Amino acid sequence: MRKGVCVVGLAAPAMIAIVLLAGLIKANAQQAAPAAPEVIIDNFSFDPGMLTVAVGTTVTWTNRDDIPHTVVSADGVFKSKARDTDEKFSYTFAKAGTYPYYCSIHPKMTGKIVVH
Ligand SMILES: [Cu+2]
Repeated sequence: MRKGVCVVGLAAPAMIAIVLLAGLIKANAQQAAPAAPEVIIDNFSFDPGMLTVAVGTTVTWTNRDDIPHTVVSADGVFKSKARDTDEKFSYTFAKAGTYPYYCSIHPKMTGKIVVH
């Protein structure tokens, strides 16, 4: 009786560890599969101006300009702080839709992410 309890007591943490490990491996595989899409901010513009990605994709904006910019969703979905040269901002799009955005410092700078 006591031995049985002991085996169960060891088996449960082992099972949990295996499940967690499998989950980690799976998560890594999913992240590695699609190339991480990037929008480059340079010369007062977002490049590409329009980017189409699948649901669940993380988009990263990188400021290559020599002045700060922001990445702000027109619908309030995401909002970066001022990004200095070579600073990044990332957002994961969990829902399909069209996400227009702009730079709040230079509102004429606009871009769009289409998620489907
Ligand atoms: Cu700007």
